[in-house]
Amino acid sequence: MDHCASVPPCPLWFKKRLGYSNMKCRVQFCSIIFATIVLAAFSSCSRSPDSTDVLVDRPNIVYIISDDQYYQDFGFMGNDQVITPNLDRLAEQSAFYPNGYVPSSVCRPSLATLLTGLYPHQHGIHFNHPPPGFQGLTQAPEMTKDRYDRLRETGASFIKNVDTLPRRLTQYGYRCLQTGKHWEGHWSNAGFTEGMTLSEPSGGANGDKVLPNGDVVAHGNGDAGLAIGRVTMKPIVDFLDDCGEDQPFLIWYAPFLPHTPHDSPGRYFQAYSERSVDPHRLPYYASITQFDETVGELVDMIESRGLSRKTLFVFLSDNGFEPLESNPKQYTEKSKRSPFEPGLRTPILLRWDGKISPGQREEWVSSIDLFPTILDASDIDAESPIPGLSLFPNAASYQELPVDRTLFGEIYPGDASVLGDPSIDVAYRWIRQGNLKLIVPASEEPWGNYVDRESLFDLEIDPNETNNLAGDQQYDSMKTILRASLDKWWSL
Ligand SMILES: [Ca+2]
Repeated sequence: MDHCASVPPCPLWFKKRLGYSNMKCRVQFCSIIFATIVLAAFSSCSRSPDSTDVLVDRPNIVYIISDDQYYQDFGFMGNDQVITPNLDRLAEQSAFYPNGYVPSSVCRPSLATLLTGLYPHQHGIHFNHPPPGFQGLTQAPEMTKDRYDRLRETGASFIKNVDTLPRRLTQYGYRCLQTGKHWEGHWSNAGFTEGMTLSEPSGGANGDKVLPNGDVVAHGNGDAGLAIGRVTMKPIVDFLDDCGEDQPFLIWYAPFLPHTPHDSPGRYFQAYSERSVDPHRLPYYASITQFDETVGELVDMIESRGLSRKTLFVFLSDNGFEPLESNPKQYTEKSKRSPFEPGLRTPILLRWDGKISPGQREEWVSSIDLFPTILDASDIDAESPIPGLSLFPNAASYQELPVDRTLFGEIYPGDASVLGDPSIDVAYRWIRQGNLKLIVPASEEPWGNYVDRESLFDLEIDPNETNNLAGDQQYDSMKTILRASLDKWWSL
C-alpha cells in the first residue's frame, strides 16, 4: 500500500526545518504521519480513562474573534461614537493590550495563525482561495461542485497536518466547538471535536455560491457556521449545557461580524439616532454593535453558569477594516489586506477572573502570541517549536515582556498561485521594532501596489505611514539591521 498516495503537499515549516527537497520531505513527512497515527492508536489504547491528562483545573477557553474591525473602533480604544458596551466591559476585566498586531491583514491566513501558532509561511495557509483562485473556482464554465470541493479540500490539507489548538487541547480532555468563520473545510479538519462548518452549502443568507453550471457550493469561509451571531447563538448554548460544570472546553466564536454585508437589523441603526456618525460609517458601526451584543450574550452564558473563574476569554480582531467614504461596502486602501497599521493592528484582551490582573499593558504584542499564551495558561506544552511568546506571565502578574521586541508579518494576494511555497506568492514582508517599521515588497510591481520599494516609517512621528525614510542616510544602519532581522525571521 502506498501510504503517501493521498499525502498533501509537505508543510513548509517541516520542509524548511529539515532542509529537505520536496520529494524527500514528502516521503519523510508521510512516514512521520504514519508513525504518528500508529503511535496515537497505541497511546489511546494504553491510556486509562482516569489518566492524569484528563484535567480538573485547566481553564475553559472562549476565543472571541471579530471579523474585519478597525483597531480603534471600540469604546475602550477611545472611539466615543461607536457603541460597544459589552466589549468595553470585557476590556475592563482583562489584561488589555492596545498595541496588538496580526501578521497578515486578511481573514484566512490570520485565522490559521490563531489555530496553529505559526506564521503563514510556516503553516502554509497564505491564501483565502487555493488555485485556480476565486474567479477560477466560481466562474469557470467547466467547474462542477465535485471538482470545486476537491480543489477546496486540497487547500484545507495544510491544517490537517499541523498541530492545532483544538487538536492539542483535545489531547488533554477538552471538547472544542467551532462556530463562525472557518476556511479549512469541515470543522474536523482543524481538530475540533464538534462544530457548525460542514464544507457544504448551508442555504443560509451567507456562505453559498452558485457555479455557472447551476451547482451550489459552499463559499469556503464557514457555510453553516456563518449563522452564529447573525442568526442564532443556540449551538453555543446547547454545547455549554451539554458540557456542564466540569467538562473543559474551547469555544471558537468567530462570527461573520462586523464583516460585510453590513445589514444589521434596524434597532442597531436606531441605536445611533442621537449620535452624529458619518453616514458611510453607520452600517459598519451598526454591525459592530450587533457583534458587541452577541459578545455580551456569550459572556453572560459563562457568567450565569458560574464558570468565569474557570474560563479564559481571549479577544482580538482578525484584521482591520475602514469603510470607504465613496463606497462603504469597500475598505480604505490602508486597511484590510494592506501592510499598513489600519490593516494589521488589533487590541488583544485576556480575561480570567482570579488569575489575570485587569489593566492596560503597553507592550507590543501579536496574535502569534496567543497560541502559546493559551497553552501556557492551560499548563500544556506545544508539540513543536512555535515562534510566539506566552503573554500569560505578563497578563497574570505583570512580568515584563522583552524590551524592544520585534514583530513580523507577511502580506499575500487572496488567491494562491501554488500551494506549498508561500514565498512564490508573498507580496510584502514587514517588521516593527521600537518606533520603526520596515515594509519590503517582493518586487517593484507587487500585488496591491501598496509600496514599490523598501519603505521605512517612524510610527511615532508619522502614524499614517506617509513619509518613507528608507532613502534618508541617517536611517541606513537601522534599515540594514531591520532588513537582516526580517530575512532571518523569514528563513525560519
Ligand atoms: Ca477578516
